[in-house]
Amino acid sequence: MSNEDQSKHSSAETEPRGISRRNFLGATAVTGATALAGAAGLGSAVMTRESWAAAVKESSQKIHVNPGELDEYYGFWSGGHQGEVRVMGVPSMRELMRIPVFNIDSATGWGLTNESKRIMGDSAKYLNGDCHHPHISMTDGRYDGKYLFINDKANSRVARIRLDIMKCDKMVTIPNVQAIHGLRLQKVPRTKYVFCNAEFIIPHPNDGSNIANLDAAEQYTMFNAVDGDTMEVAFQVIVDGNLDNVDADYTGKYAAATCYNAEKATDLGGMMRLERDWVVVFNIPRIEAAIQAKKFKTLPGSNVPVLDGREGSELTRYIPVPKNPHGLNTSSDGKYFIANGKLSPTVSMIEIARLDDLFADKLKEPRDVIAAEPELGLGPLHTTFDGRGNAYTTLFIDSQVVKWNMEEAVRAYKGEKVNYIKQKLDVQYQPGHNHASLTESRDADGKWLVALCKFSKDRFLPTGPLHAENDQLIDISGDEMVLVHDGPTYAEPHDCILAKRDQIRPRKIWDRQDPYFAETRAMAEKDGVNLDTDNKVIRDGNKVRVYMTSVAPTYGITEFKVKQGDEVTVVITNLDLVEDVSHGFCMVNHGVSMEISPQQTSSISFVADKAGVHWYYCNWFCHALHMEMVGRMIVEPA
Ligand code: K7E
Ligand code: CUA
Ligand code: CA
Repeated sequence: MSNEDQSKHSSAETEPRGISRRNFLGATAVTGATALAGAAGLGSAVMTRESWAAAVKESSQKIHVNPGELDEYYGFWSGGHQGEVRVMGVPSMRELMRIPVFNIDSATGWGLTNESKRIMGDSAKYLNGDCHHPHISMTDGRYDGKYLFINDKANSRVARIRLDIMKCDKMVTIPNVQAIHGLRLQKVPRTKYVFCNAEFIIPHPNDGSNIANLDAAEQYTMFNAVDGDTMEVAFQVIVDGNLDNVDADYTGKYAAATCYNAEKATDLGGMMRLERDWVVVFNIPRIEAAIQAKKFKTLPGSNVPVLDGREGSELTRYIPVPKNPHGLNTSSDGKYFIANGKLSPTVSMIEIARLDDLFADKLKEPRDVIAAEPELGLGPLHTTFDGRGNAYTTLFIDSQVVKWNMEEAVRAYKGEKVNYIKQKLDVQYQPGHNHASLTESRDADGKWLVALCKFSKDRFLPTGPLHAENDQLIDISGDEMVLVHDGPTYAEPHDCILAKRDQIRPRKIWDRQDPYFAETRAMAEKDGVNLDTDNKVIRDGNKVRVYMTSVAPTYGITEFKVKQGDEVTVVITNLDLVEDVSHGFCMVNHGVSMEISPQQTSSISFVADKAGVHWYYCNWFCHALHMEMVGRMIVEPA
């Protein structure tokens, strides 16, 4: 079937300049793609041009949020290798806020302030990150709005964001592994564990002692669980092959992860050698029991319990699935783990209810848990759900989102003649993740779907060789998916999550007792300083601590003296009680900048290495006299 046939009704509205732009990655994006089988046919009748135009008009009206009105959904977007999390309003697709996490941020001072450096810990030395998977903490399979967790593939970290203040409050580096990629949360009974996959296979120990003969060295990667409350690593499980994406079930018992490198190869050709890789299923109660029974070891440099989950272990089961699978998604009805084929045009539906039997060795073979393996199209990467029995899968190579019915796919697998494919919608172009509203919870409501397209090509005004990506909003509330919005985004939102706006409960101003700056408060107490009232300079050897308040439009201290070479810490408490009156502090020519929002205390340290007069100013617009909110640091020559 040609692209023209497949796109019939959508091409008229979404591709006014023709569809010749669609094909450029067809054969080259994924090596080996040309060998794949063709896509399954379209199930539903194609709408007439008139009814399609009417549907587009109706859906387009729904995304218009009038000035002064609020969006119905919060969206949290990963910022990819830009390192931050972005907060969006959906369906307007307006960007509401950015939350710096694995990057450095000049506006808020993330990565510069003492509070943020304490949170980043040893990894504060890294100035880059690569986040993929943002997920909201859950209680009983529902978003509880407390935290958002996200991975950093670049420096093997996991971070937690407090959704009441929308700031990162914890960060942990996972030991003994390289590249944390797939990350999903335990859904039931609550998010006790943050499950995260380490992708790359490395030798153990990885200290150079075995590189003369790497073939003889023990090499593996590990599945990890971080305790969502303490953000300490709870356990690690050694696996065969490698690990890509992960998800957890609605019983609290199982997590499953895809592996694309069963070959344990170190190059592209080798990683595609086998016809099948696998999904590995982890039995969480058995892992916990093994830890209780002290059946674990520890690796040098950490005291995290490490368990052996390689083939033959009681803790895991390996289910062969076609070649190089990618996304792993639990259906919102709790029935299936769905592994997305990538190099196979299929997805594999693993029936979660049969996993007990699989672990009790009651099945003839692991693949007896496969409920269906529907053929969907070329390059299936990720699947999302509408809560009405339909699944939506991105087809990277076909540049489409395919809507299909899960139970019909199961019936077709059993031999019944039923076309489970409901619709294929062209998206622009090469989608990675897609994500439907509330899809990772029991509350999946089938309203909106975001397709995160890796390429925008000519959808936007050109910006030089580097193009925006394209996060497209699709109305899935009716029988047909309708594309309603093109959203250009900066590199690279792999994934996003949508929650109802009443599921997120942000504070309006800071609590003076907030743990976020508790250590700074403790330091002030030691110095005999009351942050809420005092403006004081404390000298302690060559360390100088400058404590000041701020009330628009003045700093409590407008001039302080230090000696050249002093290590200066400026601590500012914003006494303003008015919502939205944030102040800033920027010391000119010192690389010093930070945000101080109402009732917040922020602190930043630097060396006063230049003698003379140095102005500081407020860099968050707070008042008609904001320009006049300034002060001077006078540095005596050494
Ligand atoms: Cu880009 Cu979820 Cu990291 Cu797929 S992953 S696309
Ligand atoms: Cu304070 Cu601007
Ligand atoms: Ca493979």
